Amino acid sequence: DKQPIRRALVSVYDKTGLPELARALADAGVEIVSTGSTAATIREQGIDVVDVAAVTGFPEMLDGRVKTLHPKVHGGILADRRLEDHVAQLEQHGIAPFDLVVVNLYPFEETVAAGGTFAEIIEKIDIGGPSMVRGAAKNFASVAVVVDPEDYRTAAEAVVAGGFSLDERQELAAVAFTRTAEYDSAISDWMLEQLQELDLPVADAEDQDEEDLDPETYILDMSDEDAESVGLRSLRYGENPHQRARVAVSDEDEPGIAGAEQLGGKAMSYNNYVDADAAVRAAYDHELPCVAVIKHNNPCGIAVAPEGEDIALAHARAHGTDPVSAYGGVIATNRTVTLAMAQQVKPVFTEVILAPGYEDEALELLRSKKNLRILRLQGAYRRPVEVREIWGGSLIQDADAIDAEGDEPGAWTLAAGEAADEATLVDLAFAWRAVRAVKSNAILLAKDGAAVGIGMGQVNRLDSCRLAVSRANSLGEHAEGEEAPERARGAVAASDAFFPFADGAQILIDAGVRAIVQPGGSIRDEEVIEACRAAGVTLYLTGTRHFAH
Ligand code: 93A
Repeated sequence: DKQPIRRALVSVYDKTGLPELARALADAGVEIVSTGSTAATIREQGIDVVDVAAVTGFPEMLDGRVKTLHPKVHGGILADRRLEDHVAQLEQHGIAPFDLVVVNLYPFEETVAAGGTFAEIIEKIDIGGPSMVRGAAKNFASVAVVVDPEDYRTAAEAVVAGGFSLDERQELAAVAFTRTAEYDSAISDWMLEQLQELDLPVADAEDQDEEDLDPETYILDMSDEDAESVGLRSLRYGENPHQRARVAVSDEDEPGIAGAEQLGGKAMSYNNYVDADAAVRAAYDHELPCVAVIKHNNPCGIAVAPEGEDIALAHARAHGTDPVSAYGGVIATNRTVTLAMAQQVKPVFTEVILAPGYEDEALELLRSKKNLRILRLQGAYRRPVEVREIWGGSLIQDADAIDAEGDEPGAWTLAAGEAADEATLVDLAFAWRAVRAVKSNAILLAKDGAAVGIGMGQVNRLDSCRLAVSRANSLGEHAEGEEAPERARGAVAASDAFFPFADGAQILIDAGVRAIVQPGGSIRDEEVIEACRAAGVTLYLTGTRHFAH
């Protein structure tokens, strides 16, 4: 698919390698057309060259500012040889096509760096050069373009070997556009600097600000107007009222939570966004209809309902995990909010509700709560990477997801007790998916598709176990004056990472937990297994862990 080179336009400021290139082209029978001093250099080598002026019928004029800016040149560069009409027009106007354009530009950057005068620098703004380069690059279907003396040798070899393939021409085009982009951006930077020195108003405030502002805080330092123009939204404040904050939507086509459509309520706050993300991630981790209620980045309730059941059932269960903490929570579900669910949500003070959809009547009812922020989600939850700032840099990792082999009960290893029956296994699978939403150290007790006790964020797993059990046994719904139900008894448990000692598992066993799922992998696994075996408690090992710090 190579296209032979018959006619080349060569106009180079930097004459490095030019004699060798011209020699190779001439030897390959290529007709060379050149500008002033480029032509002179070639001619000195005793190589035939046609002056651009002879092609255009115009002399170079205005001190060289107009040399190649002519249809006889640009027609020959821009004609698409695949189009009969283009070829016919060339013929009609007596224009010969170019197969190769070799250009390097006036040394603008070098002249600035060398401290040239204003007038010298202005004169080094190349106009004709970039025009030829961009024309040839655009028309890579018909023309090869070379902008770097470093590439002359391979270009000469290609010419001798019969020309460039389409792919090669496209690669050269990409290099060429990169060069003109750099070149123009150097000019624009310099121009802006000149304005500043003159104390003139700066046309492009955006670029200007980025230069002047502290790279660490410029996103917050920009004016609201500038921020908006680059797609940043200002928040009232950050995690605390003395912190400034903004939100950026990464991709308009994938709004996620940052750009989710808001159907009602006040503006989202920084903390609302943080909790909303945790809530949606928690709810979307489940294939069954699921509702998660989040407070301070942790679930205070999470539950599923059987497929086909009203999502209100999952909400009632999730609310029941910890009805006290659900006050002021953020609710997310992976199903359309029904009227029944909206009726349950209405009496509970809630900051935000997020769902892929809302039944009309549900939305109407929720909108009657003026402060409730109602967000509609699109597509699947996706966060390809997680970035966290640390002193001196940032940490970037693949986002954790429920997609490891060990996340499927079929891949679990039964380490103690009897194999779980179908219903228990479903609860264990739910607990395993749900515990991932809990900050480490995380222990989650579940019963009938709902979390009944969550121990989160403790500095040792033993305390998380204690917390999960005590919350299970104190927060269940009960009439006034009556004891709270002992919900740990008969529940299943999931641990986000292994038990380093048997003591945590023992707390769960003593509280009446029937079955436990955990990654395993501790050097004391055998002690944990023995504790379960002795108590007749089923223990599964997943081999996968889901820390969330
Ligand atoms: O002054 S220009 O902007 N106007 C033009 O028409 C033009 N054509 C080529 N600069 C122009 N050039 C540039 O001249 C090329 O980019 C190259 O850098 C230089 C080569 O000129 P010479 O062959 O006279 O050294």
